Amino acid sequence: MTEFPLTGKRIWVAGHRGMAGAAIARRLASEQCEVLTATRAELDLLSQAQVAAWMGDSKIDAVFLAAATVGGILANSTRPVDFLYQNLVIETNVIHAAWQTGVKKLLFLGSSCIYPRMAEQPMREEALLTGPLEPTNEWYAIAKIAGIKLCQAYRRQYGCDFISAMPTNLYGPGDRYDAAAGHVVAALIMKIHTAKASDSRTVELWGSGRPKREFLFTEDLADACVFVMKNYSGEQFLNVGTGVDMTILELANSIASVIGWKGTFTFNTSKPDGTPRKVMDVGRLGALGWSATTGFEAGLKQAYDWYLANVL
Ligand code: GFB
Repeated sequence: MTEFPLTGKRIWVAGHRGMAGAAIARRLASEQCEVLTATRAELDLLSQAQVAAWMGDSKIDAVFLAAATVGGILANSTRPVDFLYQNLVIETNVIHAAWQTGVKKLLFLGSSCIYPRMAEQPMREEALLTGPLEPTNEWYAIAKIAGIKLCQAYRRQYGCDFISAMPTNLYGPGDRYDAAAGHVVAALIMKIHTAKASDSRTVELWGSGRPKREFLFTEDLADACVFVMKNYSGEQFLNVGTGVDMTILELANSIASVIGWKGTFTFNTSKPDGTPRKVMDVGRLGALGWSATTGFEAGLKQAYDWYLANVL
């Protein structure tokens, strides 16, 4: 039984221009609900007054809070203020105004980087705050942990139905194709496509190529978000992933095969590896009845097609 049907509801996707938010907005098109969005020019999420006024006027039933300052390992480690301050302010403004304006349900999106650097693998939700964080993204992680705690606090003190989901590393349409600031999948699609186009035989990978990561396709993430919005209510946040990981070198080889480039990878060990391994335990969400369905190669192909059609 659906706990929180979306039919007829007014639903705000905060961050609808980002990769995750855009996928959620696409997924909501197949629900009988009204999707609300606001561009940055219409609503500055860093302004508490603007957020309170806009939410006060909009009669919102539910919020997907996908707005965030995001980026890859280098952006995270070189722009600590942006990742800590902006994310804290956005989530505080939206969550507080959601309480003030009587929003019935809110889903906050975090990140798998909330877990300790050396968390036992696969990472269970219980690993939160059991050890030191990975230094390359601790600013982002602290902000996302604060977001989880805000949802739990408003639930405890005011009875708000605010929940949180922690996605693993994402990839897909709408990713930020920026070789310096992007996440690894987008950065490698760009680098390998460029190598193919220029007949280059080598591509540089940052770090050792040995860290292991888990990758979730955006459309699967969006489907999971709609599923938990409808079917889950609780203080405990939920991991969202595939439960399967691979090394960065294996990832690079898969992308090379989808793009059709043959060559060799070099390793720039002056760039950070980050956490040695990050794979989610997705048992909690699985027990509720959701699992990812997009095969990795099929997802990569869609991400590459989107890059060819929209970025080049
Ligand atoms: O996706 P990514 O930037 O961040 O990098 P994290 C993943 C791994 O890929 C690291 C390696 O070990 C990188 O060293 N890598 C190899 C590259 N070549 C490249 C490249 O050209 N670009 C990039 N970006 N990486 C992120 C956090 O950590 O995890 C985010 O920074 C977020 O905030 C996300 O939380 C889930 O996976 O290390």
